[in-house]
Amino acid sequence: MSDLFSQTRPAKQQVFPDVWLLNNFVETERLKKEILHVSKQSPFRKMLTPMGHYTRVPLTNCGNMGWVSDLSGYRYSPNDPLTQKNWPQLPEIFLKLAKSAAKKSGYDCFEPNTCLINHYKIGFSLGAHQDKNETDFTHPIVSVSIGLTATFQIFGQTRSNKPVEIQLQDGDVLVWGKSARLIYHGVKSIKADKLNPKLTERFNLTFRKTD
Ligand code: MD3
Ligand code: FE
Repeated sequence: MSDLFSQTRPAKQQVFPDVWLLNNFVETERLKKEILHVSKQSPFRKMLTPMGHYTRVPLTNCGNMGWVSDLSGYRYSPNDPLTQKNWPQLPEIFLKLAKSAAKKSGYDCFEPNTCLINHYKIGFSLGAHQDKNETDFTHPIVSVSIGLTATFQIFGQTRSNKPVEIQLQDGDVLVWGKSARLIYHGVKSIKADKLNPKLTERFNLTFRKTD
């Protein structure tokens, strides 16, 4: 059958220059157990931003470093400001997943040391932004979608471009690097799943390497 009419997406697809979508790459049940384990040590919380607002989306981290924000700015910190302890360890299955997704997308030596976990509910969104708090932009970013489907927007090099929109479903993995590393991106308001009304949340993991 012609691909135009087929329902299935290819296992691996370049959705924008240097942005790879790995469709249904991972079984997410075990990932959710690990998220619960991490969040018992470092709970999800909204972070105060330099503008004096709180992030809409609660987040936590695991790994040697974690992304943090307060009135003085955005940065990576080895300690959780809430518990004043180190962030929980990166679970082994997280590390294996991120490395294998990176390898499939042409990055043979990706060694992430931090994972940011965002927790979305219906109606939550993330405005267009760049990820530029890391130290070395030659490393890719690997992101894993869990739960409710999200419409992800890729604006490109400026936020005024008309975005390319892609659907990210449970188990999908995106790998970004090179010319795509500093592009503007965002997440549209999360919608309920009519066929699965008990599903009310989405988690997103982003794996990075930073100092
Ligand atoms: C494209 N999170 O935490 S992950 C973020 O679904 C973030 O929670 C979104 O954007 C989410 O910063 C999307 C995918 C992602 C992450 C980093 C990128 C896409 C990126 C950096 C450059 C370009
Ligand atoms: Fe981002």
